[in-house]
Amino acid sequence: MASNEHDSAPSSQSNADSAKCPYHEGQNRSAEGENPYTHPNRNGPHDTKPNAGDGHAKDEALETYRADAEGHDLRTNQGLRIADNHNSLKAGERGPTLMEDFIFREKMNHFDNERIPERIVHARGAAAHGYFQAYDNAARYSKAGVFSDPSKKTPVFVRFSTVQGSRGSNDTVRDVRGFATKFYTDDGNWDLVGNDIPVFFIQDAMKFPDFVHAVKPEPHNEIPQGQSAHDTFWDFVSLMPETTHTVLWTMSDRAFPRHYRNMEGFGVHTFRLIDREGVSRFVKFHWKPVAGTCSLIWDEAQKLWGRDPDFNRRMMWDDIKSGAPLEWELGIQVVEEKDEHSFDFDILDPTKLIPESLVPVMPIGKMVLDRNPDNYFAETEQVAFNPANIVPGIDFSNDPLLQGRLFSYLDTQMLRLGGPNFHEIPINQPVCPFHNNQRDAQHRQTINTGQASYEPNSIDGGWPAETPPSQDAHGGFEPYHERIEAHKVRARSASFGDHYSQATLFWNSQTDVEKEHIIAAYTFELSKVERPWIRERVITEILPNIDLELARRVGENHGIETPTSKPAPDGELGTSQVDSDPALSLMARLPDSIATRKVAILAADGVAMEDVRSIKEQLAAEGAEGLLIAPSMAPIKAGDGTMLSPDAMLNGLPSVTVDAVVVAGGVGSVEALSGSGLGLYYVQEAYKHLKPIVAICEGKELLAAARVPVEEGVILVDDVLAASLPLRDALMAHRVWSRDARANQMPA
Ligand code: HDE
Repeated sequence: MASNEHDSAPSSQSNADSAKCPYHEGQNRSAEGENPYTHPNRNGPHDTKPNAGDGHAKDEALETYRADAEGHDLRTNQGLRIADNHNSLKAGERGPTLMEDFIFREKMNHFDNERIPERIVHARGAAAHGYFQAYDNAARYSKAGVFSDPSKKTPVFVRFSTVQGSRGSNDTVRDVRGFATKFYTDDGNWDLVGNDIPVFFIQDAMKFPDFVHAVKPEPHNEIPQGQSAHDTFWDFVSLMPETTHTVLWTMSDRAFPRHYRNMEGFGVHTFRLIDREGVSRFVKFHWKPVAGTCSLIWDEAQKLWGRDPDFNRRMMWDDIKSGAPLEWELGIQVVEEKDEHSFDFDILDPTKLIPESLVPVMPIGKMVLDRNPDNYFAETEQVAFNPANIVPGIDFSNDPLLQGRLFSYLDTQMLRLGGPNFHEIPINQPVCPFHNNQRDAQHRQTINTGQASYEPNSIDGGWPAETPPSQDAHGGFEPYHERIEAHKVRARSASFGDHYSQATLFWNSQTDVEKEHIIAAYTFELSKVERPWIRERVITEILPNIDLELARRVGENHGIETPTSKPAPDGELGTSQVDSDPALSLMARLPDSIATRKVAILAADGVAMEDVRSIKEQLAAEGAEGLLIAPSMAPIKAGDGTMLSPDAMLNGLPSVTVDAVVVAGGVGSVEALSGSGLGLYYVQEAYKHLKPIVAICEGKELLAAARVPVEEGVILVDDVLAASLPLRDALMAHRVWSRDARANQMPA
């Protein structure tokens, strides 16, 4: 580890020489003038190298802390070489262990304390490094350095998470996903701590502990894990109508994205952007996935809990490792201050989105995630995001949920990361230098030199000194000068009273298939609710306010009669300037390429070699992957005698882990697969989950044996080359939606 060099007090000498008070010198310094923070060519957290703008600044800073054990002796934490790492020190070979054994005690003591509290929400996560690059239109709206130069790459670290489950829960649960981005800008860290759903359950931070207590596993038995399908969740949300809009999103397929790369991200709250002239505009942040949006099917997502609980994090890891980065465009919806009140809803209400058909999303930059962390704990677990981390050019709005968050994150991280010095943990350090008079406390790493740890001072030259605000990003932070004149009240604005109009908007914007999935989701979730009055309250008092037909269908499945008109008062029903908005459907941005898609090629001894080779080639040409799946891991002997090594076994990489299935030809191969329960189940399950299925020549006999109907998306070809286009088209549509209504007839 390189030592941290620190600036010495720059003007102590000149102090002695002149009668000028260095405190006042510091005060008079202009933002553009000599800055004691910037000292080129120094390493360490406080004096970093100048950021070359190639996106590597954070990687280089982390290098200081990387430890590679290759070629090194095993030593204690005190540097002592260890001669025997297998046996504790005993009084005789069969005698008791001696207290004296400091090597044993050090090792065990460290192990005993290896865990830290998991995050109270968003405990399960996976992260990646990358960079953000602004487009040339971004600087117009914000003076933030991250937007100033289109040639510059700002390093980022992004953590995706589920909310409800503990750290060891499953990836594909029905839940909101966290989408937290730390931009390591030259002017400090900017954290955009968002979700994959653009709205939130509650309007005021005061209700957050209640909401989280309700959704988390129930307190008496800690059941269920990673799910909202239980009494306390539905009890709370049915008593709090403001939750309806976000609950509806979580009942849609958005709640289990196929891949993080297929997920949208949202800043949720309305923020402010401040331009060089000091003009403030309201803004909503969006992450639009370059790979388009798509999700799993609920039955598939559930099966993945057991088949591959790490499904999302594994895909991200593997893709990045194989050189297929994850990409998003950052988009903004801009609302001029004068237009703040021109919507049917309050833009400070976090249960509302701004429909894209009213305010289009303007792309202002691109983010690429292309490097996996070196160490899960050091980076992904110890990273601390905080919506309060902003930089000049970005500011908060008065959204009462955001305002509450500004307190919560630092507060919880104090416990989770063990004290106020967690900003010194390498992953949390900014890439720019930082000096202040905060001192001491648990695990302090920095060795602050100088005598004055206060400001103003005349002992250490007045340093570190304040920086006046400036027109560019490098000035000191000043909050937007919003004029506020108000009574102190504990109240909710009447403009937050509409609880249903946007839920109705979301419902109206879904395709028929998506609506069916939402009906199935409410039906399923409520079936897990034990108390009948809670089920009844959801079905008769909440759902009809979204849509009478939605309520009727869910009611029918629960044997509960529903009202024929909306029961909520007009104020709660609200009004919407638009009836539907295509951007709210997952289908609006389906992937436009098949890159990184995974296709199983089912084969056994006797498989037609040409089929396997050709399909693999066809897929590889488009950046997709064909995986040879066989009954066992033993090499397969193809029809032409070639020996092929399987990529996986039928139950090792089951159909839920792939996007499509190809049954290769070859009499012996197809006979073997047809005689195997796993072979039959593979294609049945793929059919049930609406996946494209291709059968080449004899391959169609496996489909017949499995009773897979021949219909759209079940592609039969006699020549492997004829499979290419239809398979590609079907993969582009993600799933064979026309099969949705019949899929449940398949007993898989
Ligand atoms: Fe969070 N949230 N949250 N949240 N949140 C946390 O901070 C909180 C909210 C979000 O990958 C915690 O360090 C309050 C909205 C993400 O490390 C905690 C309120 C949005 C992550 C906390 C909200 C989020 C968190 C838990 C309502 C989307 C994971 C551990 C007032 C815009 C970040 C931690 C990561 C984490 C508080 C609501 C996103 C307890 C009080 C809305 C992505 O501080």
